[in-house]
Amino acid sequence: MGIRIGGGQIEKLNWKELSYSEFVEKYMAKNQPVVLTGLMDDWRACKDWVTENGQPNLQFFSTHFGKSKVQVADCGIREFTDQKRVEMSLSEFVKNWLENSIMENSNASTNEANDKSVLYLKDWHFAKEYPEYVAYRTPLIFCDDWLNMYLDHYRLHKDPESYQKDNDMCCSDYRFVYMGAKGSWTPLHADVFRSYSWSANVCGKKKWLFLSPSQCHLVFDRNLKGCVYNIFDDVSETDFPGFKKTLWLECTQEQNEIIFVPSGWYHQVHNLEDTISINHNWFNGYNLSWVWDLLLRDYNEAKEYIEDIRDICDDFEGLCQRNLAANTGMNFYDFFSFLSRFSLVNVVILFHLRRDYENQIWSSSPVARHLALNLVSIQKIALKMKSVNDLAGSFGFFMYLKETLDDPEFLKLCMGFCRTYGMIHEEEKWTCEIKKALMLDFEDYDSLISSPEDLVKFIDFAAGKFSGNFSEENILLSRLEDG
Ligand SMILES: O=C(O)CCC(=O)C(=O)O
Repeated sequence: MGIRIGGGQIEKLNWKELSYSEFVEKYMAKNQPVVLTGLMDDWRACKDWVTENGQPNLQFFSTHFGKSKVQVADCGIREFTDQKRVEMSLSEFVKNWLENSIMENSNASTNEANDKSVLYLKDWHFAKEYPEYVAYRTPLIFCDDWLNMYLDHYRLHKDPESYQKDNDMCCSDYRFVYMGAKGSWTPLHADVFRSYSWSANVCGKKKWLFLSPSQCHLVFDRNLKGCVYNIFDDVSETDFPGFKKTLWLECTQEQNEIIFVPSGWYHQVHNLEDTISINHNWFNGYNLSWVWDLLLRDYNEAKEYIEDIRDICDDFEGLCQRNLAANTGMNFYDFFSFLSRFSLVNVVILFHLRRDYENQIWSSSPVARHLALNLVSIQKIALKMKSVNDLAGSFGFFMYLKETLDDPEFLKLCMGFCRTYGMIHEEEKWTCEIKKALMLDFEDYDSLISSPEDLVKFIDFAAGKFSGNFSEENILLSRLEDG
C-alpha cells in the first residue's frame, strides 16, 4: 500500500519577497513549512564544496577536513529507531563514497545491482569544529535561536558520572553538516526536543515527506510507543492501524534552497542525488512550550518504565531524571536552568533598552515587544512546570541574580542576544553595551530563582517595572490576565 500525498503544496518563496515579521507570522508562529530561495548566495560552502559540474567536491573535504571524526549511518541497517551508526574519519568516508560510485558506474554498464549499502554522514558539528572557516552565515530569519546561542556559553546537560572531555563535541551545539550519495536517506522522525530546524542544500536534491502534528498519532502503534520507521515499507495494519489514514505533504528541495521544518512535524528525507546539506535545530519563545510538553511526556514515560523498582530505589526521582537526560538530551534541571537564564537575559535587555532610549517610545519598539512576548511565553511555561508535583517545586537549579550578572558567560550570552535582536529588528543605532551598572536595576529584587514559582514571581516583578511603559499594547498586563 502506497502513502497518500495530499493536503496542498509547501510554498516556495524568494526570501526578498518576505519580511522578517511576515516569516514569523506566516510560518514560525503558525508552525508551517516553507522553502526559501536567495539566502545562500554568498556562502563560501556553495563555492568550495561544489565542483564546477555541480557535484560534491569530495576532494576538497578530504584535503581540508580529512582527519575529522564523523558519525556515519548505514542506510541499509536499522538499529532500534534509527540507522546503525559508526564513527570514521572524514577521509575514510570519502574513500568509501568514491569506491562505491566507481562500482555503481561499472555495474550500471553491465546492468548489475550494487548491493553495498549507502553510507550517510550525519550530525557533523562542522561550524563548531572549524570556527575560522566560515562556511556560511545563519540567515537572519533563523537567528532567534536560543538553543545554539545558549550552547555557545553553557552546556545543556552535564552528567558528572558520564562526562568525558572526548565526548565534548556530541552535545556542543545543534548545527550540522550532512553528506550522502544518491539513495541515502533519513527514517521517519520528529526533530530533537521538538525543535524547529532549517536545512540548506549546498549541493544536490532532496525529497521531503511531511506529516502535520495533528496526524502524528497515526504513525504510532497501539501503545503509542513504536513509530513507523520507513513510510515506503509495507507498514503492518495490525501494528499501525492509523497509518492508512495519514496524508503526507511532499516537497522536492533543489540546490541552494532552504527548507524550514516546523516544530513537531514528522518527516522522512531521501537524497535524490549526491547531496550536501547544512542544518540547524533551534527553539525560541514561539516553540518553547512544545519543548516542555515533550520533556514532560518523556519524563512520565521514563518514570512509568521503572515504576516497579521505585520501592527499592534510594533516589527514584534522580534515576528518572538521569534516564530522561540519556533518552532526550536534557532533563528538568537543564530545562529549568535554560529557562531561568533566558528570563534574566530578556529582562536585562528590556532594562537596557529603557536606559538606552532617552525618549519615551522605547516600549513600542519591535525589540521591546519581542522581549515582552518572550517573557510572556517563559512565564506560561513556568506556570505549567509549577504544577508538576513530583519534585516538590524544586528542579535542583539555583540562580543567584548577583552571581549570574557577574558571570562573564552570562554577559556574553546577553550581548549575543542583544546583537541578534538588533539585527533582526534592524535597530542599528542600538549599542548593545550591557553596562556593569546592571545590578542597580535589580536592587529591590533581592532573591534567587530556584523554582518555577520563583520564575513566575521574577517575571511579575519585571512586569511591574514595565507595565506602565507597555500601557499602549498592554502585553505584559494581558499576560497577567491570561495567567
Ligand atoms: O537531510 C536529512 O537527511 C535529514 C534532515 C532532517 O531530518 C532535518 O533537518 O530535520
